[in-house]
Amino acid sequence: MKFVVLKKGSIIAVIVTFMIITIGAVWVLTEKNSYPTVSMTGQKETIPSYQLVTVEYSSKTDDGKEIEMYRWDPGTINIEKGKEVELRLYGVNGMEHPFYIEGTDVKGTVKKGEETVVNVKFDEEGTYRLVCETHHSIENHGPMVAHIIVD
Ligand SMILES: [Cu+2]
Repeated sequence: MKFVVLKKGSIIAVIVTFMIITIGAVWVLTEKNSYPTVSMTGQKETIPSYQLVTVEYSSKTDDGKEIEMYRWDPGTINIEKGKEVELRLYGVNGMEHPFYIEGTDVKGTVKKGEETVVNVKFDEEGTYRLVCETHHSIENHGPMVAHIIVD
């Protein structure tokens, strides 16, 4: 007949191991309910996002004439120089807004109910105009121009 002889040290080691596993299991289970506010794992930095929408103002003059204009909302955004950001342009009012950003080769079209995303990076400080080609002046139901301030 064989007996398994456990020394006092072995028993303590087994108890400590069991406790570590238990604490670890509790930690893993409760961790799912927590929301980390700071990432320490060096994950890829996400690109800052700026959202603009196309809006319409309309009214009627005293003599019954319908007047309307289109705008970007917000009309001004601030972007850090040399940092890549994405502009998310969502079409709410107006069927289509072909646009460009002055001083860059960025251009595209915003359509109603769709989001147009362009990535931009400005290496020079200054104020850049986001211009809708269709509604660039009062005569064309604008000015649909947003200002991108880079510094
Ligand atoms: Cu427009």
